[in-house]
Amino acid sequence: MNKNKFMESYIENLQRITLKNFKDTSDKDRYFALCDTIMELINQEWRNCKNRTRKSRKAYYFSAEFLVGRSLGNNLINLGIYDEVKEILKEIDIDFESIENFEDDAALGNGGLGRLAACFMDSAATQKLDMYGYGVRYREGLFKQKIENGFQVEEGDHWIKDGDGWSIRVESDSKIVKFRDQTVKAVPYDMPMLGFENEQVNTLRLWQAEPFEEFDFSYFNNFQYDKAVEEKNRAEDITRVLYPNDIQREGKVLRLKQQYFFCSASIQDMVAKYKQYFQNDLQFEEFSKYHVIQLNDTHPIIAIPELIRVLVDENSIDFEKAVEITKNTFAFTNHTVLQEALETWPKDIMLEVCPRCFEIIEQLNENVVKEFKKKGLSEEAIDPYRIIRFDQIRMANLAIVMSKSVNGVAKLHTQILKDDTFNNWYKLMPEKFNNKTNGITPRRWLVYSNIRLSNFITEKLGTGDWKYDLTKLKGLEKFLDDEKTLEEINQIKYENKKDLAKYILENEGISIDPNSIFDIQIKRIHEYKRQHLNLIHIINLYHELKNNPDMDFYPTTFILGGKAAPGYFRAKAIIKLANEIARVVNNDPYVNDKIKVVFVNNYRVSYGEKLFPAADISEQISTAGKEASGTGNMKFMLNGALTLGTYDGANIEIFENAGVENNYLFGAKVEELNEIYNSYNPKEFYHTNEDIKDAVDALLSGELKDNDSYMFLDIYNSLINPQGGEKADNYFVLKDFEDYKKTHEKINKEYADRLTWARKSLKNIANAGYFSSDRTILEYAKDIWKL
Ligand code: NBY
Repeated sequence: MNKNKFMESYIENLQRITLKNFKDTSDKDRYFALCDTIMELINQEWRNCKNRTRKSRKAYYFSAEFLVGRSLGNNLINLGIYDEVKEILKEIDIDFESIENFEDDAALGNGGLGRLAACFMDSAATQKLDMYGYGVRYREGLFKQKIENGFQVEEGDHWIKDGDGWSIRVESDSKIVKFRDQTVKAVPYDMPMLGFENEQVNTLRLWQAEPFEEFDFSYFNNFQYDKAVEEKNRAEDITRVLYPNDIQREGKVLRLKQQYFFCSASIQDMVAKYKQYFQNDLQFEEFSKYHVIQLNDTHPIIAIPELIRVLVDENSIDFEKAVEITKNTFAFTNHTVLQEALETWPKDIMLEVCPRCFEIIEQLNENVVKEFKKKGLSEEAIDPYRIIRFDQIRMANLAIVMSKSVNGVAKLHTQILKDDTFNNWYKLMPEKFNNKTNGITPRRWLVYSNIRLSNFITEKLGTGDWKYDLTKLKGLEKFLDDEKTLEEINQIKYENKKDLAKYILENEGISIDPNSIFDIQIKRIHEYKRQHLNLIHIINLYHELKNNPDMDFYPTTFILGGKAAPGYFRAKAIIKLANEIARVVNNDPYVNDKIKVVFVNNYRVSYGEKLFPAADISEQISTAGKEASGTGNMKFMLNGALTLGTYDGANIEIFENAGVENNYLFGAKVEELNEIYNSYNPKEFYHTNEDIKDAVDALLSGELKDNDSYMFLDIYNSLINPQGGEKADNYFVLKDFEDYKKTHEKINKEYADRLTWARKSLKNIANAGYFSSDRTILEYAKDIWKL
């Protein structure tokens, strides 16, 4: 890059888009001008990539969510010009950080599933794989979380209200999507996905819903203005907002409309391009030779009947042939074993949205039944395999029959799919099932967000090659017994903790000590993730410290953060509890120099970038068997935190790679929980363990106030006094409490030996290479996509 040219074109852009003199421009102006300048810089490469390899096999990642976060810093890193641009701006007296903080997160996802899609985009481009992302351009991303009086309050997230610096509207590629009751236009917005220092620019194509005819003049001419506006709104409603549920599915018409909308537009797009490129020698039989579609969970499964529809109805392929083509095109990833998440759609909703797809699904269902009867299965034995049963369409079943591959996202998770969730299917078609352990992109989650550690690693290894091949971190092991290196590790962590402490003081108004242990749990709030286990442990610890002021204890800061689905009362109760504990503890001078509690407001990708680098302890405490993989656990590990975790999801693989002795494993394993499932009685733990009783009783003693919301009673009841047929302590919080507490005590002791701790930290960093999403995406490319 030519520095002078860059500066020139930056200032030119700035003045052109604002019509202001340089000195009068705002941070917002400066941010958008920088986006423009970078978009110009990559334009050529992007065009090259889009036009280069038309007749070749490509992968298409279909996902209702892409949780991209901010793009500015990451794009500069991937272009290899981060430092230079910072310098250029400094020369003209612009502070990069203030510009950077102007960017709103693109929060087009809920949590792990959406963020995984974004990491995959980064890794695919970095590995020079031709992978397209297809999704939805929600006008409102995941709600912004405010905390009022300790309660979560949701606010809209109109992330593009000031503009969108990273997309290009490709009007000419618009598609028409037909629902039973309306027809809309799908307009693609393309975001460049940059590979790391390699000139590859892939495309994330997000569809926006707009009225088919901008303004219906017949209504207008008849003075029916309202009606004209209404139609416009009804079209735009489809992509107005991301559903904020991370586990519980939403069985609403509009949700299925969103799914069908982006899947239909994407399938039409693929078919149209295929026809355009292969004009003369077009053979639809070969469609699956050039396309593989990876379905990110059940949300895009409606793409399956849609492809059949487009082939049969619009291209005169016969049905059975279309089914064959489709079966060879799709692959399906599952992200959860929680029953409440597996999507089913009632027949009447599907008829209301996409009747022709329903017909096709009925046909596919008949085929399944026929085929299995031929195999000798009885009507009853066929039941688990039916795609439609009791007028419900079971999307996972549809995906499994119609895909060539079904994968889970961590070893244990895939095993549970085979043994349990999809066991019926596994028995009949074991060859379809495979594991792809998740990963994270080291560019965003280390190179960009933890510059200190990143520079240190490059210095120690003598090269930056590890950024392309993260397994090279293994080379750090030669410093395991080098005291100077270990001290440097501690120093870097300390500096990062200071940065976070400053940020938390500014944003949460709570002062925390960077010399204390930073113990962090950040993720969506859910009972299975057991933030309440963390919280009742803090309550108990607080009481202990009050009763025992001379107790030997290493000061600890407990940091929690995450959003609750707006309709999930108990998750909201957990947030209120965290804030209430923080209020009581932080205002109690007797314990104030020992523990602090912070609930960070509005946890999101850009907040994560500040939290992961500053953690000493990574809390990964889900009930064994429930967290499919987890990816936050990997971000912590890569940044040198030690995992306090159950034997669950990818934690298991973290323990395997870094050594369980360098982390803190606790809690019951899946097998044990399965065994005691029916006989489990949490009251026994409550009555026989004083610490448990102490903490659980505090929920009702009046010491903690929920402002008459009955929220703490609800948590109490869920643990030992279940209501309305619910199972007591469904997630085994009380069962695991004692072990959790003991493990915390161990941590608290061992942290004092700062060098031994640093050694463990280094062990984790050095063995985080396996968790690069580069590794994951290459496995998809090799095993499933055959790219
Ligand atoms: O996917 C998460 C898993 O819980 C986590 O263990 C895993 O690491 C991650 C990536 O594989 N699942 C997840 O984030 N799911 C959702 O966000 C989600 C979103 C929407 C809906 C269901 C789940 N929905 O039904 O609308």
